[in-house]
Amino acid sequence: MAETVKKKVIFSGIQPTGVFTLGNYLGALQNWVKLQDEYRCVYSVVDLHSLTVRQDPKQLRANSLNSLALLLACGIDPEKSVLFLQSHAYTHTELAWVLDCYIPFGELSRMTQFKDKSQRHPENINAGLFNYPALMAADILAYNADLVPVGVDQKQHLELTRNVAARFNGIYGDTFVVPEPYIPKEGGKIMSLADPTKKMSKSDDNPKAFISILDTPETVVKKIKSAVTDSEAEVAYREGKDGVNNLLTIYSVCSGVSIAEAEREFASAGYGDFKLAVAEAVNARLRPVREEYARLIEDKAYLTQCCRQGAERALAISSRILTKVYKKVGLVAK
Ligand code: ATP
Ligand code: LTN
Repeated sequence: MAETVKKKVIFSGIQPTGVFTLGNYLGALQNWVKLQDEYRCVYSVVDLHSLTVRQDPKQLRANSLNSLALLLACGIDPEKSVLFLQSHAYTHTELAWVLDCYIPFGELSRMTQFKDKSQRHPENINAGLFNYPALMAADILAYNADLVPVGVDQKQHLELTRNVAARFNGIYGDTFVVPEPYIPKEGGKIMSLADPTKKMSKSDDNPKAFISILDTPETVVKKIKSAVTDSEAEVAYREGKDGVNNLLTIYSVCSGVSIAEAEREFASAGYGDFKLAVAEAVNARLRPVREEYARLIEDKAYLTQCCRQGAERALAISSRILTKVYKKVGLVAK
């Protein structure tokens, strides 16, 4: 009898907190697209996670649908992958509550994203922000995902997910798959153009700090021209040259050449010419995404139908796992 090889499962999520940045695209989304053929992929617009920071309701609703359209425009195929809004699958919050009861307070306190976001929003350090990693763990474990493609900033949350999965398995016997992070070697962390010691983030208050994937070609040129570099006028990847290192990484990932090749290409170039070449490479990469997005965002009926179909498929998988967990911890079956 021919043995059917079960495809491994991938889960990843992105918050609808604004238009996705070049960092999101190079660090995460382009991998999401590549992985679709080889794996069973489940991708979610994690709208509930966004509530940890105060959102304008109208804006959040618009951003959530726009995010779905952006994912489709980047190349996520809703027939191949499960694509849905997190709040459409009740299983995530229910499983998060159970997991919360198996994560020590001290472990949550060590999360650097919590510390960073608390510093950025000192007026609103809420319990959701603190418990954020439990919901993220639930997202992943509710699908028994084997691999989680994320940028390097999420490594710590993945470690916590692995810990809680192993802890739960230790107590109740094999229940969850302990997932592995899948982090790209290059592009895993694209830095802010305004402060290259900080990661590029779509919710940065300074719009010059990030390139959004829907920025016009002219805006991309302007933003890259104003990117912070240094006074050495040497295009080389070296410690202490954070701004140039970041631009070299962007150039390398967008145009598919290695950093060493890029260094050689620009050995005798000034920063002005180098920056123009980086902007061109970025624009060439983003052009097809922008065009596809412009087409999709007009088709609201299609987007709504994608959401519905995605939620149905997500629930079919995750409700089975939630039922199993409820049973293991001793809740009475309905
Ligand atoms: P926010 O600004 O709202 O915190 P964000 O821009 O950091 O959002 P997320 O929605 O938190 O983006 O992340 C989506 C995915 O993009 C994650 O896998 C994350 O690791 C990746 N990612 C985010 N920023 C970068 C970056 N600067 N470089 C590489 N990958 C990134
Ligand atoms: N925490 C992630 C977004 C996220 C996620 C997930 C990523 C929420 N749930 C599950 C991978 C798997 C972030 O801030 N980038």
